[in-house]
Amino acid sequence: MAYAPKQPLQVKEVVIAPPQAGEVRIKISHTALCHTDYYTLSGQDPEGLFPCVLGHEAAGVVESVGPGVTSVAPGDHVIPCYQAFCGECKFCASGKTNLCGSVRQWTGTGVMKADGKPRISELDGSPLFHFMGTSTFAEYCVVHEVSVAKITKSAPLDEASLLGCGVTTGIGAVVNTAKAEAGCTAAVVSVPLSPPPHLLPSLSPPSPAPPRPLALALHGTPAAAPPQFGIGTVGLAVIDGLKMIGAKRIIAVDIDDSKKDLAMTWGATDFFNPRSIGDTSIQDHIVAATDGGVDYSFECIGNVDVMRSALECCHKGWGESIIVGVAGAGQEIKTRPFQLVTGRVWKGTAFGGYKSRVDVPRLVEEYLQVRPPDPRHP
Ligand code: AHE
Repeated sequence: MAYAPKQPLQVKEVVIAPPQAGEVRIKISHTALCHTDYYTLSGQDPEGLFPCVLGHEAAGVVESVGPGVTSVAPGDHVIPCYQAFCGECKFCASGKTNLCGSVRQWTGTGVMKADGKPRISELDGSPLFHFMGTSTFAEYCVVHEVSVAKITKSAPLDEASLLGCGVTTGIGAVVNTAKAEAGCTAAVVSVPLSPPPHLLPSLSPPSPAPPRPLALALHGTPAAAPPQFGIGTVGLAVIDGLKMIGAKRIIAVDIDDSKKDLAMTWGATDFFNPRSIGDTSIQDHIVAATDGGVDYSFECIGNVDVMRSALECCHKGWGESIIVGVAGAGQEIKTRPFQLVTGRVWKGTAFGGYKSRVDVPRLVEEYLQVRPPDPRHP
């Protein structure tokens, strides 16, 4: 439970009402912590509503469905997706974007489309807002049918949960938004900082995770281990995407040298710390190190100054910079327009450009093809 910005989360009993028409109630088996949960808790989200139940990167099993729901049934394994896909609205019909408009107005206001009210309440009946149309930090959540991706039952739900946001976003930024090609050079900025521990509920303290063998970022921390905060899923997933498409050079950029080993183990070919390059700006440093700049850059932390650096480290004439990170309320990006006049391109990505209900089940299947053996899930 998040009662107010900057206040510690609380663990409480709440009521998750039955699903109404066009709604699905999911028993959440696993949920991850995404930096956006912390971003909203920090008060930086202009759409942040309190009190609410945070959480949006998860997997679970359908418990019940409301009238008219046909695409899923109780017992189905699913990933709730904050980015819906209806296939019919102006956005979906255009084929040009994954930004479905069918329920966005309601997910942004913390209520359900059927009656404009939430399905979450305190034991005394006081209403609580949904978050991003998901609210997966509760044991059950009620979501719109258009926000539910049905996945194969053979997928381990703990691993699949990461396809609800970070991994999908990072890989999609490379393959859908940048459409990066084999042999390209890229800069990935960066691994996010951890939320201050005092804002998190009392859980086991984080402990350093050993670097994992390269596979996909999905193949995550064993369920029995303490939760890991700020491990940097999106940046690592971008590196995974770049490896998948055969990038020649992958430059990880971070002000924290302790992230170097993880980034290199994951597949980066270089690690640059902007604080260890003297008076040179990081963009000039990258331009000098790459014969004129990278083909693609990815900003994964939501810092508008870093977004500028990410654009300006791109190669003149064709370099593209993809904004993946979420910036705080009131923040604005800037650069010299000449950067764009001379061929650099600024783009953004939401959910990696993937059409959730269509693409997430396919991504889960693809993951199962490459997933290494794991004694936890024989
Ligand atoms: N509510 C914020 C914007 C938040 C935002 O940009 N969300 C990302 C997903 S973050 C996942 O961890 C996104 O894809 N947004 C698309 C959408 O439609 O919300 C604000 O600034 O108002």
